[in-house]
Amino acid sequence: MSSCKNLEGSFTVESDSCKYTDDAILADYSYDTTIVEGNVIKPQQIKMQFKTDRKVGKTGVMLIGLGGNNGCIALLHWPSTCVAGAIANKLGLTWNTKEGTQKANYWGSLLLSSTVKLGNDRAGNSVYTPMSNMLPLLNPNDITWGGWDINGLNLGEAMKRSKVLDYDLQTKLYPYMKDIVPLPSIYFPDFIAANQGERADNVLTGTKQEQMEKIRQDIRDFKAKNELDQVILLWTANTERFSAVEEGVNDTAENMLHSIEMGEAEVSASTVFAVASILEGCTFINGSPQNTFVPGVIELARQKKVFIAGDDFKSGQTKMKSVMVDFLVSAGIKPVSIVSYNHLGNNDGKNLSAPSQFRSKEISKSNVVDDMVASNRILFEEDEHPDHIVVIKYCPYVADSKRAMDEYTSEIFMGGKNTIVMHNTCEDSLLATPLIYDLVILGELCQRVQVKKEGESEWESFHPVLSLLSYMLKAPLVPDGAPVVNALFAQRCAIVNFMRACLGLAPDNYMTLEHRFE
Ligand code: NAI
Ligand code: DG6
Repeated sequence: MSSCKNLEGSFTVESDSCKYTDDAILADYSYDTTIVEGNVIKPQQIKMQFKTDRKVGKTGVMLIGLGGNNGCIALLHWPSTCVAGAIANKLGLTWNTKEGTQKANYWGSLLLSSTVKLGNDRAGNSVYTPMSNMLPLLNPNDITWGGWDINGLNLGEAMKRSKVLDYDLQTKLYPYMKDIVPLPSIYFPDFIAANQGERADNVLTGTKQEQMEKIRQDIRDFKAKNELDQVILLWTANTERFSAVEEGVNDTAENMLHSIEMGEAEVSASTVFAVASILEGCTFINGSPQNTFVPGVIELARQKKVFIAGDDFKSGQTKMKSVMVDFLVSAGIKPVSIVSYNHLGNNDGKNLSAPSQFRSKEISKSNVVDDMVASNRILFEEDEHPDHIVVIKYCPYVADSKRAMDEYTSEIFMGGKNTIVMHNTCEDSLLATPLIYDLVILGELCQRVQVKKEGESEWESFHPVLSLLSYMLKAPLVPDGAPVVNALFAQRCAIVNFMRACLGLAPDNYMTLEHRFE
C-alpha cells in the first residue's frame, strides 16, 4: 500500500532537459496545448527553454499602509532582519497563549507552508517537497522592510492598536517595533472614507508631481541606505474609491504622467505610488480592490518593462468561494444564489462602511465566479449568472475577527435544491498577511525567469502584468485579451506547473496510470 512521503532537504533534477550552472537553471520544455478551431481540435507543441537566475538579490519591500493591520503584522518576522542575528524564525521566537506555547510560523503562505508533489518513489509512494524548495526563492527572513503610512504612529503602538497578535507576542516584539515610524505618505481625502481623516497626521504636502518625486526619492534612499539590489512596492493601505477612467486623463501613459504634473483631481494616491514605483523600476503590487492600474499605468508599465500585479488580497471568504463555485459548476451542479455577509470591526471595516469604498470591495468580491459560470453552457445560458450579493457591515466590537457568512443555493437533479451555509470566524489580518509574503516572493521569482522559444535568439521576460500571482488576488489583473482565471486550484496548478517547467518537468497530470492498470 503506497502513501505520501515528504522529501527531506533540497533536490536536483537529473535529466538532459535540465542543466544547473553557477548562475542559472536552464530547462528545455515542451509546452503542449490544444487549439480549437471551430469544431476541429489541434494539439500544439511549442518547444522552449526556461532560464531561472539562481541568485536572489538583496531585496527590500516597501509597504504603503505600513501602520495598518496587515502592514505592521507583515513585519512580524522583521525584527529578525533589522536587528543583527535576531531572526524570529532562526531564534525560534515563542510566546505564551492560553493554549500553551506558540512558535513563529508562516502558515497560510502558499509558498512557505504548502507542499508540491514531485513524483513517486519506486515503491509507488507519492513524494512531496515544500513549494519553497522547488526553485531558489527570496527568503522572507532576508527582506528589508520599510514603507509609508498617513498615520505616524510607531509600529509598536500600531501593532497594539491592531489587536491582532497575542499579548505575549506583542510584548516580545514591541522593543523591535517601537522605533520604527512610517514615512509620511500621500493623502488625497477624496479617495478614502471621511472617517479616516483622524488618522491622517503623517502626510506629504506639495503638488501631486512633488509628492510623487518625494516617493521616488524615498525609494532611492531606502535602496541606497540598505544596500539593496531591488525594491518591491506593495499597496496594503486603505481601499480607495474607483477612479474614473477618462480620455486625456489616465487613458495613456503620456496622459497619466501629464495629469500628475497638472495635479489632476482624478489621480488617486495609489496610482501616484504605482507610477513612482514604475518610474523607479520597482515591481508594484496592489493588495486592495480599487483600479489603481488605470490604462495609463498599465501602458507605462509596459513601456518601462516593470512588473505590476493586483488587485485585492484573496484571503478567506473569496478563496473559499473560488473553490466552492468551481466544485459546484464542475460537478454539474448549478449555483443560482450566492449571498455573502461580512461583519468586521477593524479599520478596514470602518473605511469600507463608506459607500464608494464599499463599492470597490463589492466589485472585487463579486466578479470572482464569472469564469466558472461561463465555462458551463449546459447549466448557464449565455449571460446568465447566479444572483450574487455581497454585504459588509462595520461592527467595532469584533475587531479583526471578521465573521463571514455565506449561503450557496444550487439547483440539482430533477429540480431539487441544495443549500450550503458556511460561517467563518477568521482573523482577517492573519489570513491576509501571509499573502503579502507570497506576492512578494512570487513576484520576485518572476523577475528572474526568462523564456526563449525554439528558433528565437532573444530571451523574453514575463508580460509586465503578472497574472501568475492570481492565486493571491480576488480580482486578478491579466494582460489585455488574456482570460481571467479565478478558480483557486487552476491558479495553484499554474504556479506549480510553471515551477516544474523551470526544471524541465512535465506538469502533474493526476492520471497516476501506473496505479490504474494491472
Ligand atoms: P488598515 O485600515 O488596518 O490599514 C490601512 C493603513 O493604510 C492604515 O494604517 C492607514 O492609515 C493607511 N493609509 C491609508 N491611506 C494611505 C495612503 N495614501 N498612504 C499610506 N498609508 C495609507 O487595513 P488592513 O486590514 O491592513 O487592510 C489593508 C488593505 O488590504 C485594505 O484595502 C483592505 O481592504 C485590503 N485587504 C485586506 C484583507 C484582510 O484580510 N485584512 C484582505 C483583502 C484585502
Ligand atoms: C470585508 O469582507 C472586509 C474585506 O476587506 C475583507 O476582509 C477582505 O477583502 C478579505 O475578503 P475575502 O473575501 O478575501 O475573505
